Amino acid sequence: MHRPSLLLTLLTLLALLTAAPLPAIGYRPLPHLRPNSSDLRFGDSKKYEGSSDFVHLRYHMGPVLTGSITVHTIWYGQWQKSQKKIIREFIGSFSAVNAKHPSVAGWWDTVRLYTDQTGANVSRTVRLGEQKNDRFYSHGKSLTRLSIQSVIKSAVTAKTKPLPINPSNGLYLLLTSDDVYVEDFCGQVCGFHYFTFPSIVGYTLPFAWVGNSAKLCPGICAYPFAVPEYMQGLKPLKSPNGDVGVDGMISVIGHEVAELATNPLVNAWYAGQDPVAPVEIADLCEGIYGTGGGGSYMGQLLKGKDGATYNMNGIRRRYLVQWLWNHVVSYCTGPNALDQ
Ligand SMILES: *[C@@H]1O[C@H](CO)[C@@H](O)[C@H](O)[C@H]1NC(C)=O
Ligand SMILES: CC(=O)N[C@H]1CO[C@H](CO)[C@@H](O)[C@@H]1O
Repeated sequence: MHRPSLLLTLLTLLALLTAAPLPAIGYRPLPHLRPNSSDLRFGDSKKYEGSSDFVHLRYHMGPVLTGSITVHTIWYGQWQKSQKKIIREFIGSFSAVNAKHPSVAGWWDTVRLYTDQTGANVSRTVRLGEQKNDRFYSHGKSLTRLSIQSVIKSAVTAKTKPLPINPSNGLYLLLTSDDVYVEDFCGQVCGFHYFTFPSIVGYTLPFAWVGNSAKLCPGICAYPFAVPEYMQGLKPLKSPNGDVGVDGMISVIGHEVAELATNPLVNAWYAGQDPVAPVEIADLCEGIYGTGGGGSYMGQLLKGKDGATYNMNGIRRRYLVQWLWNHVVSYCTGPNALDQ
């Protein structure tokens, strides 16, 4: 999670200590949309996207996902078939090496640069797992960080077709529909990842939550396909799959899955001294989607004949996904870099 200032960090810590025992490992698409944030902490003198001598991303000896990864999905609330398709095809594109360049699989190559203690890389294989529908809002339309774990528990312990328990290489992706509020949604985060507590769920399962912001705050969480009201005169860009909320979720899902793969139990790859608020491989590149990106500039993007903005190709669709920190070269990289 991007930390705008020391004061904010302290306040956040205080809030965490006093309120919830759960760290906020969250994300918003553009750091400058955060109240009071200065532009990217790296300043203007960078040569490469996000490059900085101050970033010390380190490996903390915990596991990373080196075996074939399976993403199980929980659809919470009302979801249309067309929306599920956009998201499922995105996840299905992570390993689709034959997709047109620049591809989602090319984007996943940056994640694969991360290794565990034995030198094994993050897996190239990401598969779509089982799906669970929670159409009737089993835990209401307002979820907390803790009740999210109860939603996951319901999904893995359901009487009919429970999601499989797969603690070592399974990821659990909870997606909430546009009428569901989640603690800190829109204010601090558009999504976050963590792992479930055995005391609540019965297992330690790495999971992420990402919400559809279409009704609550598209200008924040579906930027640049929607823009905040205060940015008068700025026009939203056309989204590649015709669904502002879902197209906006795509980059957040990419962000969270990349971090889950490299830091599933929050003790592997992160920067900063503080495991309560680790800075992870996607946090370091928030707001960067192409060459030259940084500050409030997203970088060089692609524009389709239909006017839609994107930066990579999936199996059948186009997507706009933020770049990721490449610890080999110490800057953010993505498949649509112009210097490749
Ligand atoms: C595995 O990680 C190492 C270290 O980052 C990297 O040099 C190598 O290219 C990676 N292998 C693959 C297949 O990505
Ligand atoms: C420097 C700056 O922009 N400070 C603003 C931070 O946010 C508060 C309220 O959200 C404003 O009152 C400050 O002016």
